Amino acid sequence: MNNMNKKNDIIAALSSPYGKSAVAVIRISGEGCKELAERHLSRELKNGELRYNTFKASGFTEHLMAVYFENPHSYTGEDTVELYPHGNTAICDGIIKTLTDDGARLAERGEFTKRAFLNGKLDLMKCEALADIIDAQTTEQLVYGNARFDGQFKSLETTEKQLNKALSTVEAILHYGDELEGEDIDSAIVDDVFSSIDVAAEKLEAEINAFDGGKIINDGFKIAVIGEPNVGKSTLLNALTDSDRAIVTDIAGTTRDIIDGEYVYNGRKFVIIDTAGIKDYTADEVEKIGIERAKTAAKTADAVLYVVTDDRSISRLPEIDGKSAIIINKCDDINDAGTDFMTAESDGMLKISAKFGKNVTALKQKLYEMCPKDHGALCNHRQFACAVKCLDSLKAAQAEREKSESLEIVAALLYDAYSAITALHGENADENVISSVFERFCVGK
Ligand SMILES: Nc1nc2c(ncn2[C@@H]2O[C@H](COP(=O)(O)OP(=O)(O)OP(=O)(O)O)[C@@H](O)[C@H]2O)c(=O)[nH]1
Ligand SMILES: [Mg+2]
Repeated sequence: MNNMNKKNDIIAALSSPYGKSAVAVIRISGEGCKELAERHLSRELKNGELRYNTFKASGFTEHLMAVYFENPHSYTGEDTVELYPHGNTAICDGIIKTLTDDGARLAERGEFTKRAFLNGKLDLMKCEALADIIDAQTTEQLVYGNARFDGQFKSLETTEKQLNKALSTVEAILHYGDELEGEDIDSAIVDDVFSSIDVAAEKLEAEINAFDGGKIINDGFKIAVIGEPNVGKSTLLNALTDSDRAIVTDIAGTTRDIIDGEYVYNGRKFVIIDTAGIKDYTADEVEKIGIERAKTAAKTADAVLYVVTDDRSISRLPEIDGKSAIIINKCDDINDAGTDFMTAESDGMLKISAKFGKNVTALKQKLYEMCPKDHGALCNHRQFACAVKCLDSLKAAQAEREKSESLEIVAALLYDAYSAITALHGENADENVISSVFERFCVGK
């Protein structure tokens, strides 16, 4: 486990939201934190016992509950004290000031969790799962975050063990090859190593292919709304998100910037990206920029939703690779089909009325059907990069076999692959990577 910057000076922070509440939580961690807290408490702290106490801050005394966790049986793995005063900014500020005046320092964002990581209590993937749990807006995100935190996805773990074994075997052959009995044994062992590499590469490829599914659970399914001016794209954004997010007028070319809004459907997060109306020519500089932005948004989104008002105008819109759907808007005289988008569709185009909210639910259902449902353990770009690096090394090792080149090169490539997969947990991770993970947390976590 990475040990750089390991400090255990005493840190303190408010772990609950700043403001008024029945109870707040102040967390203190680091060697000597028990003695520090006890200098201001009326009663001694007992390991693992939540007990009534009073805290003497400068200018006031607070009645509170307090608990001490002796290392390593605490969240951070260090000695930790938690105080539960009333949730009041003057009280919490006063207690924290007393603690910092007496030797503690204010914790940075995510520093308690960072210490848990540095002390080997949590690996980096678990920390990321925890950050996702805290950020979760939907039940699906919560379930997914918990599944990763609980280590329910076994494929990467199995692959890591397999690579570890293959690497040890290759190293053994390289070091003690002369002592092994004959070429037959050698080649059988080498075959075994390569079949492990094949299995690992296959599993990793499946994980990499499922990456979009995991990322979309957390970030939302991003849909760019594309169409000619005035077809009702902004009206649709407002209807889907049940808001007044975008300006709607009957002037063609109202929207220039990218405007996004979110909604949750069937427990899944969706991000709707409204864009400038696309047309072949405009002399207006601002509109030109808007159209370029619209095209870029369409290329980078998970799916494109083409909005037309008659089925012929679709041919005038740019074709974008990937998932897409077409809707005909301003069909005000239709009946609402509820969630039944099949009934609401004709010739593969869904008829809606964004202005009158007709078939908006059917559209939500259709977009839900378009979402990738498969997912594995990988859900962010850091993890994805580690997996791709590992797979690249494995593929290079497979290519070595084809060339029947030296086992030394295979060993080096296997080592690279193994390092990449262990980097998922934060093994040998550099400080920038670690910091970017913990910066996502709030102060006090
Ligand atoms: N009758 C009817 N009018 C609609 C519907 N949807 C939008 N409109 C009207 O069409 C006009 C343009 O709507 P917007 O939502 O601003 O269109 P847009 O595609 O965002 O337009 P730009 O931003 O200019 O590209 C407004 O007057 C809306 O009220 C609909 O379903 N039925
Ligand atoms: Mg608009």
